[in-house]
Amino acid sequence: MNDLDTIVSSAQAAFAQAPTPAELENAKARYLGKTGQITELMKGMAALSVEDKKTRGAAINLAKQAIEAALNARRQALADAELQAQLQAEALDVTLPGRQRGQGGLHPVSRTLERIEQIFGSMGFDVAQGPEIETDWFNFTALNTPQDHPARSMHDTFYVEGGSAEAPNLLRTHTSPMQIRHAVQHVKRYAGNAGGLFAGDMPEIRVIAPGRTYRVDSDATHSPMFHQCEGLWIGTEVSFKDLKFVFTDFCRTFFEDENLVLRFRPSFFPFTEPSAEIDIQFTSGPLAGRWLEVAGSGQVHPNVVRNMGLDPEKYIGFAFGMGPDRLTMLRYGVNDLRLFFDGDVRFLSQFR
Ligand code: 2NL
Repeated sequence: MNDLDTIVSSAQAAFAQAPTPAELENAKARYLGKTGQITELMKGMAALSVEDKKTRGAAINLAKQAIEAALNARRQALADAELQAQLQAEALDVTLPGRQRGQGGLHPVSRTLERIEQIFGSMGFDVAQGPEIETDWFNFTALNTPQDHPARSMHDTFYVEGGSAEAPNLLRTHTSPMQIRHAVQHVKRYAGNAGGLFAGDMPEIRVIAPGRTYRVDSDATHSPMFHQCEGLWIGTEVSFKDLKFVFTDFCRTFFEDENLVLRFRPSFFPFTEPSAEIDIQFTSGPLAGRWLEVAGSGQVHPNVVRNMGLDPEKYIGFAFGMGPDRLTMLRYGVNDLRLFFDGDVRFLSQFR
């Protein structure tokens, strides 16, 4: 092996061992740089004869070309490896399932309220809205509730600031006050400022009042905050048979059971006379054959009709009150009311 062959194989080995492009360029400098081995050999040619310059020059050039070829091959190899590594690092697994955005849904009780509004809406009922903090008048007195009625006690009703000492404000215990407010507005629109009880003509009052209500009560079937939906139909010829028809139609539509049976059981409420508790019986499903209480109802008490500004000799009607939370439990087979208000997404997401 002559000196040139030694330099070429040493360069090839150095290039092959250079792990990075920077180190490869350093190795190149040792052979082809300003003071590189090949460069130094070329400088040494100045002392040679013309004949020797030719043969030595050609040999050095061949060696230089071999080194440059090895350099370029290694450059290419390193660039290829770098590209390969980059492709691998940035690899996309297009078969992975995409990241999904969590899908929301309506609360089961909201779904029930929407259903109730839809069904009564189709029967011509308006939907009333009103405050959750009420006055003693709208929540109790206007509804013919005696001053000493137990519902008025601190044990049953949440009292809040405001109002007077004898009649403090409170969290509404039912949604009836919304119906009184709605009726008073309705009567005002047609009676004007005449004063006294209205006995003229006006369109019927047909309204439901869904919303949150509050009572001091808490166990598996009672929550301090619960929902109620009341209904009111006032006209000149609205009778108990209309109540039976309307509520039967509602229950059969709501529970999707065409043959569902209703039972009106005599009861008592201060705001209705006569009054009835409404029980239903499914004809199929796990609850079939059992009587289930779903609502209270009755003919609106003359004192309550009067408190709406109407003459009870002319205007009569019926009212009912039901618990959408309980209707939701019956419809979906839920056995603990508190599940609705704990906010546990594992429970709630089942109703999407
Ligand atoms: C029940 C009882 C009832 C009413 C609510 C009512 C409303 C007005 C006038 C007269 Cl504005 N009555 N509401 C009547 C009877 C029963 O609810 O147990 N609800 C779950």
